[in-house]
Amino acid sequence: MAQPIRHDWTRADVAALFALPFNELLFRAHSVHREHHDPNAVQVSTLLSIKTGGCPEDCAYCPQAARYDTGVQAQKLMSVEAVLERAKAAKDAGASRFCMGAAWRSPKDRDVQKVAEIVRAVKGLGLETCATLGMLNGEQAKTLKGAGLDFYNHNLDTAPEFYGEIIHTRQYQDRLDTLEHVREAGLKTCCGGIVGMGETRDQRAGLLQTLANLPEHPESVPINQLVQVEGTPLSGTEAIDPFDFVRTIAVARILMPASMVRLSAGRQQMDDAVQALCFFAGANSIFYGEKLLTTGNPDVEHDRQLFQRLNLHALEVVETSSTVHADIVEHCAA
Ligand code: SAM
Ligand code: DTB
Ligand code: SF4
Repeated sequence: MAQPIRHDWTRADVAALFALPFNELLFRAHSVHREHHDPNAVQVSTLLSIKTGGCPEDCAYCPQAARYDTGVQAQKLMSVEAVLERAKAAKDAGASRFCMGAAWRSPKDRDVQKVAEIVRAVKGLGLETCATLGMLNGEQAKTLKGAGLDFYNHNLDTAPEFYGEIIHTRQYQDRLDTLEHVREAGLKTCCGGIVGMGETRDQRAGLLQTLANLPEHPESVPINQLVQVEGTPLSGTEAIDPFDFVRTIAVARILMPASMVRLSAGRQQMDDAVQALCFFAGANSIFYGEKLLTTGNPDVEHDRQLFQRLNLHALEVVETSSTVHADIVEHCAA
């Protein structure tokens, strides 16, 4: 029988999962995965940075923070037409969701109006839409929902007790507040974090515990492996053991059984065999396309071959006359 969805995980519960023998953990995670998902289906999203760089925040991992010398050129918000062209190309390549990122601390109301216009246009192509624009108030979240936005991405990034070592320009509570506004507006939540920032295993458990104890599990949980960018304070951090990364995916799958767990940033630096273990452990979503926001992602041909080698297929959004259903069809474009 399927395990109930829980929101009362203790740190000790989560730490005990991380401490399981690797094979035992993977077996449990894969069993949960099969109860809730097709183990051979992977949801495919494409990312586009619609407003790059020049960000006033100090997130220690981020190449887009204006205060770090990373070589990222600040750019203004892209036009609707330019975004639409990229969204069409992503759809043609087999993506079912188009995620738009902006390097803002929080958007101004007029920025939200412009993004709403972009969302309407992208949605019109029959793609699911996701945006990540920084902190939102309740009205802004409602405006985006009204424009047809499906998902809002806003990460907790790490455990509450490690957060202060990574970001000083906004608080953990600010993130929880934005997530509440997003949920209340009826948007689906995409919320996860980054591993490989020098956190302990217990702090990894703290991130996943916080995510799983939110009032609702995020529909999508991106697990990013830190992409180290020269010029950021975290450049040179000791890399995470790949098996600890796989464990993080497995524990996320067990804690949030019905959510899509995204094997997010860091795939370009990851061995194909480690990615295969992540899919077995419960990852069932990826970013597809040669770029994340400012850094690289595996090239499309490499991912097509990886899907073929592992007999994975991409999930596609099926459009009907009036609504867009996330029905699953077998589609081998990716
Ligand atoms: N500015 C908005 C914000 O911070 O909410 C949206 C864009 S921000 C780039 C989105 C997320 O990307 C961050 O919360 C972080 O989890 C992830 N990210 C940024 N730089 C990263 C890196 N170098 N490696 C892995 N993930 C990263
Ligand atoms: C998320 O959790 N990861 C994506 C997306 N949400 C917006 C961003 C990854 C960014 C990696 C660094 C870069 O390319 O700038
Ligand atoms: Fe700005 Fe977002 Fe990067 Fe932080 S993660 S510096 S808020 S773009």
